[in-house]
Amino acid sequence: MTDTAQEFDAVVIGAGFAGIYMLHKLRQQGLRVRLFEAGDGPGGAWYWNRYPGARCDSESYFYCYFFSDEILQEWSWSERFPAQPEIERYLNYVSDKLDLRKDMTFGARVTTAAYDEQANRWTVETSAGDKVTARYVVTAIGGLTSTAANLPDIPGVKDFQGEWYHTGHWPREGVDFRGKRVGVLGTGSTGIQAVPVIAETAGHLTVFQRTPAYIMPAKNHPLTEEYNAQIKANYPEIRAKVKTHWGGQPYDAPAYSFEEVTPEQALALQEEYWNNGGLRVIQLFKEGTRLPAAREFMENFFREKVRSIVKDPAKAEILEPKGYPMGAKRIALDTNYYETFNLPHVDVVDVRKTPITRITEKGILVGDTEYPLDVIVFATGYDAVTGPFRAMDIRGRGGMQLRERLDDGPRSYLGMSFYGFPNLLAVSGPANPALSTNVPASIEHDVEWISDIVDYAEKNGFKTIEPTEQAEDDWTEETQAKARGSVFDQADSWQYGSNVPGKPRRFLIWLGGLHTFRDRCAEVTREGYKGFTFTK
Ligand code: NA7
Repeated sequence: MTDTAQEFDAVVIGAGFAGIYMLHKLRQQGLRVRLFEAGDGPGGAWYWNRYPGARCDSESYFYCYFFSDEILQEWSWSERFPAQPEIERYLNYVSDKLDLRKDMTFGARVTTAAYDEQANRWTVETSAGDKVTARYVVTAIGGLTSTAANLPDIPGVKDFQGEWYHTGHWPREGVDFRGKRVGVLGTGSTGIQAVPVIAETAGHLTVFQRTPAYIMPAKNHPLTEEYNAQIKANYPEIRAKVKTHWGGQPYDAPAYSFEEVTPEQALALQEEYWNNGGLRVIQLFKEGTRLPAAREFMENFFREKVRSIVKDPAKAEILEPKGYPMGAKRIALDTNYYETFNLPHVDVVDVRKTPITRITEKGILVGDTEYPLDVIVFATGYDAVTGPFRAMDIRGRGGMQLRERLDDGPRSYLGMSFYGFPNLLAVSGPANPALSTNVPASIEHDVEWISDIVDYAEKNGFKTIEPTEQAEDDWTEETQAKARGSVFDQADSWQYGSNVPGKPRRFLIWLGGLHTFRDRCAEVTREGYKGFTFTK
């Protein structure tokens, strides 16, 4: 427990990619900082998501920090797409390398942060009994966070007599599936990663699918020393690309327009992308998923792949992506997902066609067919982006509740600050581009920008940093305007908040791209932090 009387310059909440770097930056600026983290170690999302098959969908050589050449050169990734344990090890390594642990308190979930206008200080309290004050509070809580795991509101969940788990709260000791009848509910990125691994030991596996995803093969593989040496030698160039790319990825712009190529060339290109694996499919053609003809071409290609891999036509029919356009929900990466359905002990049930009636003591009832189960795995996602904020009691000026401000959807200025909440800053908060990009790249940008504005306030003797209500309103509206008319409009998704019953359908992410966001934030800075007020 942290001493009740302790006063800090800043409190950072969360020890994932964002909190680790934020703590480092603020400390480098000479501030006294305390970081609180609910988990028992660094990792954030990569601490909690220990479910079988948990793996990153971005390639390891750019899913990392770029701020330190030493770290880039010292750390070597072992696989193209790193698995959870390796990312957790990486974040532990960085925490040790930068000697951050002494300023981190683990096992302490922040419950309350309240602003005292008279004293201009925040009082922060945790589930472990810590109570400290600070001038600044920086949230680094992520958008797809265990505190906001979405356990579906299906009648009878509490009646189930077997074991059940949500993938975002996976037990450290793991789960033994050997010989058991397992049900996986949810076929987003998470379910798609977990299913093939669970199938390896389960006695029987039933996958309950509501919406079939568009899925690319990961084509994951170990990395050789030669490859890593080449990557390390190229890091200046890779970094430069990450900084100028829409999604913070070191990829070149697509070379072809769909309309310029023949159908045979388009097919050959698509096949090449499929064989290379990874998520670049949206960047196959210059038009992305915007041109309906290009999108339909790609969608048909995906359906054809499913039919060619899954031997049972009835299963293939259920698994084929359909009912919404590609790109309207996040495309998933798999390793042997479709192949798993060729195993005799693995079934898929279409719960869109026949919805789940309830969960019973013994299993899941679909229509009037009961599927008896020993274990249910909920891979049902998150109350994304605003959920983690709403899980805390954050009170600003005059007792204004951040929770209530976010009732109608995401509100912020730049996804990093909130009107009515002086000196509360958010790394990759609501209405920020991070979750449409290579997340660590966005995080790095936000951390550096927050560090700069804090430095500006400190050097100028300002006591508070706060966006104007107008700036927040404009940014909030712009976020919705950017999503309107996009492909996301054509499906329910966590990005739209429409995966959680009762949550308003408002887009949670600023869709302008990381490169444009960098320019916008730089312009705000250049113009004397346009949209912010500072008080002496
Ligand atoms: P997602 O992508 O939100 O997927 C959740 C899945 O759970 C999805 O297939 C949902 O079907 C399904 N779901 C949710 N509630 C229900 C109910 N009530 N009944 C049946 N099926 C349900 O979460 P993930 O954890 O896979 O991935 C989240 C992000 O983490 C991912 O995009 C990456 O960025 C990392 P639906 O599609 O809503 O019909």
